[in-house]
Amino acid sequence: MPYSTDIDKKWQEKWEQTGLYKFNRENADKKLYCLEMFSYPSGANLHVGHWYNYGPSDSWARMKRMQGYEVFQPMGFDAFGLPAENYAIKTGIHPQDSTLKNIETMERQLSEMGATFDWDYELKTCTPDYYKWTQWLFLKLYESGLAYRKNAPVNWCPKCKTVLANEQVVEGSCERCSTEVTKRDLTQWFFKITAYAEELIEKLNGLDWPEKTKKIQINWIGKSEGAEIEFKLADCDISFKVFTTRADTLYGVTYVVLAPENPIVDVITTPECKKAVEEYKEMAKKQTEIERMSTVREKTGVFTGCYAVHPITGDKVPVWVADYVLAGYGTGCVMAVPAHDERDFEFAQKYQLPIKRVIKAQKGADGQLPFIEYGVLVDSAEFSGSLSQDAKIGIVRKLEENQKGSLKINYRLRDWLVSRQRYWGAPIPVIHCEHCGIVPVPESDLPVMLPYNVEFTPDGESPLKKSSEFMDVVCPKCGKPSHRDPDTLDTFVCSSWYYLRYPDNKNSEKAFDTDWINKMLPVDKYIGGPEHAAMHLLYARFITKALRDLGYLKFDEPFTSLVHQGIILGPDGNRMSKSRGNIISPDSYVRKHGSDIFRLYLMFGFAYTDGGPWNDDGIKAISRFASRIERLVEGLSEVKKGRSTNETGKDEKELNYARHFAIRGVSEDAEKFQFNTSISRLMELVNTLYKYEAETEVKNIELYEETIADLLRLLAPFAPHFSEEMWEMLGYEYSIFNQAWPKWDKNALVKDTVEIAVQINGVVRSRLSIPSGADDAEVTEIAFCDSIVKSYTEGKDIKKVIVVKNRLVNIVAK
Ligand code: ANZ
Ligand code: ZN
Repeated sequence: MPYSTDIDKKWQEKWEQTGLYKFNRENADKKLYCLEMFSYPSGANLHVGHWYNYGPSDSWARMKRMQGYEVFQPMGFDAFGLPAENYAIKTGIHPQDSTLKNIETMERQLSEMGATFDWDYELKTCTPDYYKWTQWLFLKLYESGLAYRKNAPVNWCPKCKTVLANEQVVEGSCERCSTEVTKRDLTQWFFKITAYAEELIEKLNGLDWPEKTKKIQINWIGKSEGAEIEFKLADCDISFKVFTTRADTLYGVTYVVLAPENPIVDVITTPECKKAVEEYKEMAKKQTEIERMSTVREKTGVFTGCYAVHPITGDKVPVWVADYVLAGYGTGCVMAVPAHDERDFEFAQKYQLPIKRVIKAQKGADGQLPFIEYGVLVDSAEFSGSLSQDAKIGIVRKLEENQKGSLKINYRLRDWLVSRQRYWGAPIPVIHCEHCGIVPVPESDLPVMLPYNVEFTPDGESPLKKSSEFMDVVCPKCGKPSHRDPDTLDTFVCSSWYYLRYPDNKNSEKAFDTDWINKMLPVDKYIGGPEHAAMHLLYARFITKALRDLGYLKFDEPFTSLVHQGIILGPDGNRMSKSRGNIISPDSYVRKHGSDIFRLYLMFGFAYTDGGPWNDDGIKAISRFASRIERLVEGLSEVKKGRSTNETGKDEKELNYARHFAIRGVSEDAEKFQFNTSISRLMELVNTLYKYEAETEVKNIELYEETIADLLRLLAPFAPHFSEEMWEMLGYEYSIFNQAWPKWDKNALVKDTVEIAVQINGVVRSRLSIPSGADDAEVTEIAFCDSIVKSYTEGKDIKKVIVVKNRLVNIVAK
């Protein structure tokens, strides 16, 4: 029967019945944890993009299974969060109802894809049996000081009416709705990810991750080595520190600048300057951080009326307020060196502040101002003549003697803001008591249930605040009436630890059993989109390290090896989305050709890590490829009736070579997620089988049959249903996935070759390796393909070619 969706069904049922891909806990010592990032239950039907995410990685997992690993491949749903809530606001359907319904649909569709997910280990982050442990995680971090509350200016989206993490602000706008983000002061919960800044950079070294992703994380953490230098005010006892990466320019400081939000601004501003400074602070509030850091925006600022004393020269320098200095970075104060910093230069020109050069180029002309490179110091007392690199250290040493400075490392990374004024998330397990302050909910009272009946349309307040059923509790410490924290946790908290829950998803006593998880983790292969480079992947690494330090885990990193799949774009070149109307549904292709043809095509037509715009030009060719294999399988019994031999002649060598060449090619390429070239190797092997079948009269049947069996074994991960069917047709035992992955034989890959010399007009110009026994025409052809030979003969008349078998080609060209 030709391959069709009936065959898909048949094998999906059989796999299900026989528990083919149930994870066997007894074999945990051979475990391979293969994890695809879980999905948002978005409501849309699975589109080509989902297939592209989950199909090929499933093929990889199937290959590993055949290679002898006990593959653990779970699937679940990242089910809390804004998309579901926004959908609910739009349609009026409660997010719990819509989410659970969407999950059901997706479970079915994912199963129809034929992926080997072990659904026994499924999890949904929005169900109490999961978020109970998300809340537990919060409490553990709180107990250890890694979760804390502070009043902070936060990013606020006026449209979504919620606080956003820095990572959710894209070029000054809300990641979800593109509305311009403003600032608000709120008391918020934070996770102290900054405590791990150094380790988060350091441990990237040992990870098999794309270099680009490591770079993104390194930049996001933003390590900066410099110094803190103290400046005292001229007329009072107040002093403040600046952070600088260029202590070598200290003698060129002509003013200092404070961020408008810096609290000492109010203390030091003189009465005459008060009004202007106040106005300036108001104005600065409206700017986004991105605008303030922009190098092209015109610099603005005001004088405080106050002067500071240079820590070495004792010169008085004016203190200014300007919004190009950010409150949240370093110390929120900068020593300005207009001769050597672009922003300071522009500012000094505008406000006519002095510019003093202290660095010149090491070689040649001095270089124009602002001169921002390293060089040789001038006008810098005893440091004149030193190199910047040396003076950076030397000057800080000198300051250290008077306790006026020290080396300092800064990180751009901010602590992770985790509270959200939204409904659809895990409630923060904390009680606020008038008498006792913040009281964590006792572990035995978890989960803090998210109530169903709540008005969730946002109005700037946390929706849970309106539910007295939720809010009113007695304080677990003093027993007096108190109330719950009305905020919910960022969904990135849910996804920061889910990979730890999968292997122990039914544990009702603990988040996970430490011994078991230490056996099952780290994840060996993690597959997901590159858009998660900065947020999810950094948060997950942080949580793993925090739990390790709390004694719950024995490993440092959650994901040993990471692969990013590319994106399949709509034919219009845009990312597929419902709103663009460019979604390609896999359904019609699957119905017409069967799911394996569709999967094979996705793997053959695109480079997995690149993706690209959708087109279906090649799908027919893939369908023909499968039919050709089917004909080989069907024809085998006929071939077996023919004359046979045990000999290994030239044709057999060629066939065996093609077979082992394919085994090696597929094994090596598929391991690296290069599926398109893997499938090319299979196509070549099919061609060689056809040639042997048609042209070799007396066949080595055993070799022929073995080669077809290997072809099917190699094909099985990429076309699982089809290969099972072919395997069965040949009368072999179920299942092909219990077969061992073929190994290649090095000896079969050595072709008998000889080296010959090529003479051109009597001079040896090149040496070539040719198949031994090649005839004169073959040798001549190979010789003229050689680039050296080409360069001597191109455009010339070939007068004569003489071949001396297995030794020499002589070409006469004029
Ligand atoms: C003096 C100086 C002289 C600087 C010079 C640069 C060049 P990174 O690498 O990003 O850490 N800076 C320090 N704190 C700042 C803040 N809160 N807002 C804006 N700018 C700030 O950059 C550190 C440099 O950025 C510091 O070194 C400081 O300017 C500035 F020729 O100090 B520099
Ligand atoms: Zn109390």
